[in-house]
Amino acid sequence: MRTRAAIATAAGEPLQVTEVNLGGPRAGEVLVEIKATGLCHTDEFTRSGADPEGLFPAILGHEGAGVVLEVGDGVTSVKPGDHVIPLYTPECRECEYCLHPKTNLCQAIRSTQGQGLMPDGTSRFTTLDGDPILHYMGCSTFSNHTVLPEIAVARVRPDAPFDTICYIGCGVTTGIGAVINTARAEPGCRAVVFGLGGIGLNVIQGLRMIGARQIVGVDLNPGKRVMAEHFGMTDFVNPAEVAGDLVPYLVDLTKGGADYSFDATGNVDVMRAALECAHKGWGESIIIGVAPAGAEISTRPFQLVTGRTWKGTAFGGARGRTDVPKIVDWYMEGRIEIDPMITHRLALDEINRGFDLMHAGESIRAVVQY
Ligand code: NAD
Ligand code: 022
Ligand code: ZN
Ligand code: ZN
Repeated sequence: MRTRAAIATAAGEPLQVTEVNLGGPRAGEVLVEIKATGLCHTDEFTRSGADPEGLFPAILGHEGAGVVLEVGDGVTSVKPGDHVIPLYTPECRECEYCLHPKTNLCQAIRSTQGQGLMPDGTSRFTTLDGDPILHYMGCSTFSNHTVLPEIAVARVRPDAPFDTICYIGCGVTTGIGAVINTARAEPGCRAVVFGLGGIGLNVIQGLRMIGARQIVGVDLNPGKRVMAEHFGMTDFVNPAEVAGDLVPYLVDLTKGGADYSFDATGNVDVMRAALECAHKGWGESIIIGVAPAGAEISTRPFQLVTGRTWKGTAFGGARGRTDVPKIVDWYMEGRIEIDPMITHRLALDEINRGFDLMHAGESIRAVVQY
């Protein structure tokens, strides 16, 4: 079939919105009509050429929601008409990783997904001239239609609006999951969240949901304060306005250190501050931010010897097919909020403006509606 997509043709170039060919779903695959997609950081990381593993040409986008149109042979978990959210972290429920209770990093299709290919080693997308176009993070949601492995779609309730639940495909689940699955934070805890963007705000609402006593937000941009307060931040700290060192200031503010701290910036110096503001003896620091290629973290080992723990999380430790439908339910029941974080709505033709907004720090989430 033909569909419209935004193609990343080369590093640093704007996306090209054009018609492409899409092959039908093969065994174990599903064809999905994408209704909405969110613009997330790593799409820009790849578009700009900063991602050393970035492949071109490719159809980017990993945050979306849509409707199943057709299923390939052997598909049993979804049927045409089902509403789904694509998963860049699949859940096969059979591999060594899925069967291990401590991880969500399903490896069933890891190598082909990383090469921009479907599990059979081929691409479903071609240009109108017949040249192959690669998939991206197994999703390629910057296309009005896409083909996904069955294990990489979560079936969700049909009454949920596409233009907000698409954000559950990455940002919402990552932030809330980091609190619930990775930190397993308890009611009454004190927490510090570094970076009040599309991820940090969801960490904050996750902390509010579990009943944290104190939620300190740290951001260099004072414009992020109002939204963070809306989602449950109790104290705001702008590092540029702290006289002296930030870490002792935060330790003092949290009466000895944070039970849990979160990096949602991707900056390795911030990651160090996040670890070091965690409470001596028991504080845990969770790295969510993706750092530039080749970057390294450092601290004195004494920080760990004295009982702090450094952890990291991918997709908030969520198992997509199991956990994503639950988060959609929480949204529909009003237990979590998404709408105020969707700051911009665009048509596919305007997608490059969405990246400009992200660069300028003006958007939390820009969503493209097809
Ligand atoms: P964002 O740009 O919306 O937010 C980042 C925020 O950090 C901004 O508000 C910015 O002002 C603030 N910031 C930057 N430098 C700072 C500093 N030195 N001190 C304090 N604040 C600072 O980005 P986002 O969408 O929220 O994503 C955050 C990070 O999370 C990115 O690195 C992204 O790649 C990563 N991420 C990881 C996963 C995962 O599964 N691990 C999933 C999604 C996103
Ligand atoms: C999502 N991310 C950043 C912004 N939005 C993001 C980027 C990378 C990961 C998670 C979220 C990530 C963490 C660990 C891994 N990835 C490796 C997982 C593994 O090896 O099993 C990651 C993922 C997908 C891809 C690359 C890296 C990909 O499909 N290309 C989950
Ligand atoms: Zn993302
Ligand atoms: Zn698996």
